[in-house]
Amino acid sequence: MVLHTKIDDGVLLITLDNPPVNALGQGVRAGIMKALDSIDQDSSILAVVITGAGKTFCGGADIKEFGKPPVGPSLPDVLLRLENTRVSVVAAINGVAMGGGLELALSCAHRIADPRAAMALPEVKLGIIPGAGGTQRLPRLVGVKHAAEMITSGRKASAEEALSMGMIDEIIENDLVAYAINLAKGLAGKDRHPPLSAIEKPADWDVQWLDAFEKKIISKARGQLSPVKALEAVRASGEVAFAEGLVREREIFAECMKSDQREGLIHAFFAERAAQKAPVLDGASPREVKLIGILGAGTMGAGIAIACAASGYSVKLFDTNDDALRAGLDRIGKTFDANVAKKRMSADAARDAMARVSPISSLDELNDTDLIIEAVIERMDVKKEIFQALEKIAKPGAVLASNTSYLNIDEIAAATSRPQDIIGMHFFSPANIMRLLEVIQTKKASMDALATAMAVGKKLGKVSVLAGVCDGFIGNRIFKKYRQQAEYLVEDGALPQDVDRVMRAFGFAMGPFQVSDLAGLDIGWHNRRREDATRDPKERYVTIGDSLYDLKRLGQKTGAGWYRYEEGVRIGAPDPVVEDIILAAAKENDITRRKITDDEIRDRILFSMINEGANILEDGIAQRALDIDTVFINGYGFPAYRGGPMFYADQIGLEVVLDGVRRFAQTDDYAWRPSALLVKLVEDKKGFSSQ
Ligand code: 3H9
Repeated sequence: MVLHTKIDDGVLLITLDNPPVNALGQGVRAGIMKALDSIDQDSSILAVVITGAGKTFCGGADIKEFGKPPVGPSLPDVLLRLENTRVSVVAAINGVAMGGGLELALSCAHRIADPRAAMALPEVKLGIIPGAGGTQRLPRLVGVKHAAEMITSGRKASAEEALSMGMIDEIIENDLVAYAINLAKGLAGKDRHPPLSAIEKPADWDVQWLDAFEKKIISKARGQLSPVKALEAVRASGEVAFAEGLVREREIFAECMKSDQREGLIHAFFAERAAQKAPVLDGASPREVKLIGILGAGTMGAGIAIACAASGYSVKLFDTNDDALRAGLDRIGKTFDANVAKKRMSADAARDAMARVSPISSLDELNDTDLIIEAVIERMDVKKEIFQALEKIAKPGAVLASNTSYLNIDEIAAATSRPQDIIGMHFFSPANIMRLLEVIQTKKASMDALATAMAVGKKLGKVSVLAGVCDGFIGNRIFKKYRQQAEYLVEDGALPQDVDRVMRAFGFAMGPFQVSDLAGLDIGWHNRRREDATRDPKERYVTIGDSLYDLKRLGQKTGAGWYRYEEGVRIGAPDPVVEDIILAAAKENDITRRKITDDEIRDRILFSMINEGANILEDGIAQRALDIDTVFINGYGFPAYRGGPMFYADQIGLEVVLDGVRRFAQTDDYAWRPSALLVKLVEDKKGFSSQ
């Protein structure tokens, strides 16, 4: 049963009941249609209430149906019928109303909501646009400006915001459905409210505003088509009559549905959810975590503390250095204050979160914590010493996690007597903002310890991905290949601004050299020094980054790096000094610089990532290709509409990637060793989606 109906004193109550999110699959659509038929047939029905079972009102169209042949009734038809039904319909929005779920509510005459409800038309995030009248009804209800902003961003509005916009009529604190039924009873027999389709056009219709807004959207979308297409549909709400607007919306919806971007974004949606359910952890039970100990109050430790405290965990923060501890607490306090100023958090929530952070001056005080996250300097000797101390202090069953980005956690675990409790939790900086968390599976880790870290990640609102132990885990190991190719390309003939431009055009928010300037060139320099002892002499080494470091060009923080920065400006300008360094490096290495096409830049960078992704799959560092995609979309700015590097590879064809790898190998057969898995998949005519 995906929907229930009940008649109570002339009011037909329709309850969507299609777990997990009451999506509007074929059965639900047919069920609503049948209920609407009953209204026509049964004159004792005087009003209708629609609500959702459980904590969700409706998650929208059933995304799993996308790409399959449509089976009627279609949602637009159901909603047209609903909007024109003979009696008043009240939507009792008991939880989130997303996409088609909000469109359903917009087709009702009245909307009331629980205070915890939220509303969005998030279709653009899936590469499509609202396709059941949302682009025509919402602007007529809340005005074109609010609607354009909501629809092109896909963001959620809280019940309170929805009320202030006029999207809902009332917020009901208790017993929403009972209130809705009473409201409906009061409406019974009265003239029904005219539907939104009866409004000629949005009250605040403003073409100049829309033109300016469109420019902003195009630049923000970075190649993603759906926000721009969604605005085109919103424009129809003021340009043509309602019925014609629906036709336009439908055409644009169908066009988006056919696009590669839709496939990429839907893949990203399901990959993100699948990644958090690692099959090896099936049946493992997370241990209870209430109190978290954090070692190290630097940028990383403080960021982790902010994330934990804001999500309701109590935190004990330790640092060997009192000044560092004070500075860390200060940073945490300032971040909460800034969140309040930016209205990301209420003042009460910020005060409560801050109160959950307790500074401690002795490691022994970590003895009652359920999870300890170590975020100190990246040195094996220091970390081993810390974990040897922690194994004695931590209570039995406590999970001990290292936030290392590179170090071999198996080696750390082996130095202790409780390796089953020792795992990695690799946060990305700033840890309170970045969504990605790599949970690192050490050889002897217990499944429960890993499941605990995944559960904590979920509560922190992170996207957690399970990865094995190797230098750089999934993300940094692949990212290293990306960076390497970027530097090889620069030595071979491109300039940093060329490489950055091409990668931005591909959809990255920033190119690799902009990222390096933002993060600081010292990070790369320290990594290279760490690798000096083990670097294979056959590996090509580019010295340009070292030369810039020697000149104290550390990026934005010193006003110069790969680019030069004018005072107060965050966008770098190309610098002739850098070009001179590049030319000198090429000369020194006997490289005759040549013109490098944009296609070569893009392919060398992406194919090197894909080839390494295949190696990572083969080594078992990532369990599935979708885990790699999830890491890159959520941690490295890979455009979600490309679906991640492995999905992109499947889309362009693995034989194209392998041909490229072999072609590039003609000039550097060390960097371009085709992955055995890639070769095998091409031979077997399979894609990474099979992995
Ligand atoms: C649309 O409506 C188009 C219309 O305009 C026009 C049509 C003509 N369908 O996220 P969670 C699954 S487009 C199918 O972990 P939460 C999800 O895969 C749609 N399945 O839960 C997961 O499955 P599993 C516009 C869906 O509580 C499970 O539900 N709507 C759908 O953290 C739990 O998901 C959206 O874009 C769906 N629509 O968050 C809403 N939604 O357990 C997308 C979820 O097997 N959904 N599932 O892994 C969301 O944003 C969140 O899921 C939601 C709940 C906020 C609803």
